[in-house]
Amino acid sequence: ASSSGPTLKRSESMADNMPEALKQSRYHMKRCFSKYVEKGRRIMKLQQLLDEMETVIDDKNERSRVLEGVLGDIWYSTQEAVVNPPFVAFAIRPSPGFWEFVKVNSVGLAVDAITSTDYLKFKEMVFDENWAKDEHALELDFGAFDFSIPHLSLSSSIGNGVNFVSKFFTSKLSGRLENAQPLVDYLLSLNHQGEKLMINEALNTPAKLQMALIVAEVYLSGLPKDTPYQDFELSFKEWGFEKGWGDTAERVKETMRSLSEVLQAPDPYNMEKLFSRLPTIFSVVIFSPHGYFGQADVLGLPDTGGQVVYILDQVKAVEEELLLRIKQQGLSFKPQIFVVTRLIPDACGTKCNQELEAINGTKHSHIIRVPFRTEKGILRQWVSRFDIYPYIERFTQDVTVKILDLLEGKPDLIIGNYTDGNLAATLMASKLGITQATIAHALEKTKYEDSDIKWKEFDGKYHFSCQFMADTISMNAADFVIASTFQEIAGSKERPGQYESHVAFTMPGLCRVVSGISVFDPKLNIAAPGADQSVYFPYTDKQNRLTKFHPAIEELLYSKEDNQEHIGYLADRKKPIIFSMARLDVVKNLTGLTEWYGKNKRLKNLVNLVIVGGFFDPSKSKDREEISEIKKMHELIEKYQLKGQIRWIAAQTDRHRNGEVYRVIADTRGAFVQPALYEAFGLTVIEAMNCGLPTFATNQGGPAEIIVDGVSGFHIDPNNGEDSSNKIADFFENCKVDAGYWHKFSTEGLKRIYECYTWKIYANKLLNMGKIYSFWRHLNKEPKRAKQRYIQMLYNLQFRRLVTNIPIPSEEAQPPPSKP
Ligand code: UDP
Ligand code: LCN
Repeated sequence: ASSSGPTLKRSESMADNMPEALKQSRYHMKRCFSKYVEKGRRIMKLQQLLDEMETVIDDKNERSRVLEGVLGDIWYSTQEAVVNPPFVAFAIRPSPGFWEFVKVNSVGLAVDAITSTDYLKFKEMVFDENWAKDEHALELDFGAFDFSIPHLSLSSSIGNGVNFVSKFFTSKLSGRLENAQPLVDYLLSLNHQGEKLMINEALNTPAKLQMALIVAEVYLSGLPKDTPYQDFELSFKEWGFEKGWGDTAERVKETMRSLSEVLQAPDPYNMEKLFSRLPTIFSVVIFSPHGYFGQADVLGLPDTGGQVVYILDQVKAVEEELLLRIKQQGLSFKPQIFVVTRLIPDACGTKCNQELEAINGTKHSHIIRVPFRTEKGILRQWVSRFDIYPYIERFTQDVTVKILDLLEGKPDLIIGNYTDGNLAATLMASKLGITQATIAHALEKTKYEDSDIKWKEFDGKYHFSCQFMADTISMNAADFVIASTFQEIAGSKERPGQYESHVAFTMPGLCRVVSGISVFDPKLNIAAPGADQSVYFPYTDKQNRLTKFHPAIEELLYSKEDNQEHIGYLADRKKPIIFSMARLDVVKNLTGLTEWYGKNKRLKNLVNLVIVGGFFDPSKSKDREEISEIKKMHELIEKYQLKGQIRWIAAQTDRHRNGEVYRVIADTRGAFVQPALYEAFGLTVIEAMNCGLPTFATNQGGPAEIIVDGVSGFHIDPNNGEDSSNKIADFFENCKVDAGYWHKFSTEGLKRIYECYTWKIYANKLLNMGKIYSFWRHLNKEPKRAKQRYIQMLYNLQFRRLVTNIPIPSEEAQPPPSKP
């Protein structure tokens, strides 16, 4: 292949183009590669590759010339290189989801394309040569079970699995009427606690069903549209129809029409419509074992943040949607949603020791708490999410018994959250044979660099061996996966996605995952959450403003004295406020923001800084990261002499009041800043935007997708504090000159939210997925069963053994964490 243009053609692989490109800069490249191999075996990231190239080609122009063409394309899309003299292997990622691996001999610059498995082995050589060379090292290959399952092929379709699956149904059912038999069988199986729905045995073939539908439609055309189903229920039953088609003649007719269309000549539109109407989901179990899961006084406690907010809002939205759909189906069942979490006897003043709690704002949904049991009895205290794996199996067994009892039957859908919840969901769904969804509010693997290959270094503290194994198990067991953003699945141009990082990875000494999950798997879907709009509404919505909180918020922001709830003060009240709120974790980078502010005189002159997070006495925390962040905050305030310009407020647990805080900040014509080193989604970003507060948020992770930079808010680079703080300062300078500037970003932020980030949109998508993937499961029974067997073996032989490495705390050793 020749390299005439500066960019690679899609049809040509890197390995095809690389030899010629290396030849053209042979002199420089030979020196460059000698430099790379000089230090022996190691892993290099892109920046290192570029830095070391710089020491070899010190002339800047010459360097740009070398990196202008194909070589630049290769280098800049390299995620990582592994040096194993005389070879250097490159992991190249030309675009999201697409990877290529090549091995270059530093002596003669010969290039070979290698497989991902060979690349993983090459990487293992750096850490554990014996393992890398062991022919019988454990390899996991989930892809081997997927040969019969169709996959997407376009990057642009990633995260839209539902759409692909309904097209696939369409083609599967097309051609001859008999091809619709699986659909008929599926309809025949529908029931609610034994009560038949949709059709009965009288209509057990596509031909009989088709005829009956024609007769029914003619009959319905003669009725007034709003005739209730009960009025014609008896004749319908004689023809073979059961309840569930609709509440009125009109709705029944529409549903029947969709099915008739599908039987005549299926198309994805009618297919999706039909499934969205099927009465298949009435009860849902949602797992979220770790942390403090409660409705009051829990936010900001260690491991307790957005996941809790997400689930409570999700339940409200899903229940509302279920109520609506059940009514429209002409049924009178009550939907039941159970959020299952652990019961913590030492609940530190929260309600986390209460077994059953009704969920506010819902009619039929509850939190159920089940304690963690061990041979030593019930675990009384909070445990970190990193140490939670020893309890999950028994917990799930206890939960299953309880749920079957409460529901007097099986639930219709099980949803897991985060690694522990997803594992519990997997165990329960596999036992009961129920459709399962997983949600990963964050997959921990991408947060810690090289945490897979260096797992042994991390394991004592974080137990990633358990976590990554559990994640791999549950993403494979799940019928569908709910992601919040595209980047969560397949990342961005620069950074691989969270799921993408599980495509192929290795943990030397433990297992080599040659195929963990594919980002092109049609089970992956995006459904972004929203923010509760009764809590987070625009600052302009005067009638609804919670003025009763104003005196307290005034005190919180502006009083002069330090106390338990706040330290620091704002000397100049006239300045707008930049505001941030998060758990005081390292990744949240609140200390980073404080430092940028401290260093940027211009910004300090323009605005005050208000931070909500953690609390002030490090000796009261038992969370490793939180302790170091608390100390760092104190040091920064001292170092940059920030008293008078900063207000640091302890974690706030009242979301109604927090909503009003965002709005009061908007009243000062301030902004919200979310500076995280990495953010999976970022609920605070959409909360702020819902309140009409212009928002600056990290370009690493979900917020990069929520905000369109320079349109509905701004992206900031957490790794470049100077640029970021200047970008914020520029904004406030512009606002000084033109007051309309602030309003423009406030309005555009809101517009973005209403178009893409509401719970209504979410609930609709979620239920449609639940319905479509239940049929998908039904169609793919055999491969599903094979995979399940493989997963069970892995769980039994590998996961259970790993879990025994995590110590179970004794009660005395673990004082309960303090409350902020
Ligand atoms: N939050 C809060 N008080 C605090 C810190 C956070 O109420 O002191 C809330 C915040 O409003 C948001 C959630 O906790 O609803 C944090 O979610 P996010 O997605 O931003 O981060 P996470 O904590 O889940 O990583
Ligand atoms: C956990 C996180 O870390 C956040 O990024 C998300 O917004 C939150 O959960 C809700 O999904």
